[in-house]
Amino acid sequence: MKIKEIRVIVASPGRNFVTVKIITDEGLHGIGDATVNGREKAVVAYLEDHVAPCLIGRDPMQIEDIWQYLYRGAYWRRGPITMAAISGIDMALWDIKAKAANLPLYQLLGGASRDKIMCYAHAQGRTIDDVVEAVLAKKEQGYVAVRAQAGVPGFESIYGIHKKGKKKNVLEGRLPEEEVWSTTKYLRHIPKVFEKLRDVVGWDTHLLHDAHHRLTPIEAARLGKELEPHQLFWLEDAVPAELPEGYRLIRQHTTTPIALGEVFNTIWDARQLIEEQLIDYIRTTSVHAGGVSGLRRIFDFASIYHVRTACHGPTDVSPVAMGANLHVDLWVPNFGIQEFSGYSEATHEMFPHAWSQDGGFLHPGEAIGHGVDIDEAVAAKHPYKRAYLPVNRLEDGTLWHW
Ligand code: EZ4
Ligand code: CO
Repeated sequence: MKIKEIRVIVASPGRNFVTVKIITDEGLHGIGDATVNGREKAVVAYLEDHVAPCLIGRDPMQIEDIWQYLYRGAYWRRGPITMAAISGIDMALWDIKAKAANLPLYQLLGGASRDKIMCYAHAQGRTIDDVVEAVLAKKEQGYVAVRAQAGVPGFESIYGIHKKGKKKNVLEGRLPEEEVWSTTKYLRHIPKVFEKLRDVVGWDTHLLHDAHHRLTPIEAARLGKELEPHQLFWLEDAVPAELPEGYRLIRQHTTTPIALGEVFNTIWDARQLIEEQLIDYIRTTSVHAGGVSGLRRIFDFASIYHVRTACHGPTDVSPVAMGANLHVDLWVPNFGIQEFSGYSEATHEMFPHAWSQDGGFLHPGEAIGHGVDIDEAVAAKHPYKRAYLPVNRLEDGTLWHW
């Protein structure tokens, strides 16, 4: 079998997705997700101009050699754009290999280790009462784990809570929206939110929270400590991880479990945090951390250190990467949880998929390959639209982490 053609499809069924389609001379094809939210066209150029020409005529069964060829062979290593391109190719190649073997992908990885995959939903509200209501609604739908994000009094929009009447993260053709932030006000408010949530929601539902990289280690330590009575499933992305040793300080002060890594691209980004057992959940996802091959390597390494998996799964991780994640989730021995924030109707239509949801649980399905495809006719109806994530400033104008 040989790779005959590689297509890169960019479409916006509500938000932009970059999808790689690899077609073989035997008629089998595979698809992969290569979306980097807000920087989509950089991956398109990387794939079309630099990757695709090298792979035409290659044997698609040599997944590892192609991965290494694109990683080591490029000299310029790591980084979100390079790794999203490698991820898209890798996912498509695993799709082809599993189709050629006439098996669902999870069978090639080692088979199912569980019957179903626990996922967590997103719930958000401007006021504490709104958050409580949103979490209860998710519980009603069958979720056993819910991420709760609350507005901070005095701020119109913060991560997870957007201005009324505006569509989150979709700022067609305009420049990034600017938000205002105060860690002091946030830290004073959040413990009250979880106190109320536990009061009303009880103890049967796992509660999670995402600080979205906005704190310093000592601030994160304080938040973790104050949240201890409410026994969170985790505190996510407390501090940016460019300085992994900063997480030692958090560990010294709190038993709140720590989750990190949605922006990580490789095992090297996660190595120290895992080896020193500074985190409890590793959040790498197939589209940003080297595809199925990258995830498998990171997750096996994490298993030695009691770190469990928690693939990133927001709306910008496409249904293709979600499918790849779910095959890994079904197999991986040290599975923790899968994030799942759902997709627009148009997105479901554009990506027919074998994976399915039953209340708060997911399953990759039994279709051969990873079980997700792209309907190119639907994609053609949803052209790319320039869009940015917001940026964030402190009250005095200082640029902060969004
Ligand atoms: O902000 O995927 O846990 N989920 C998240 C996401 C990220 C977006 C960025 O593209 O933090 O909502
Ligand atoms: Co997050």
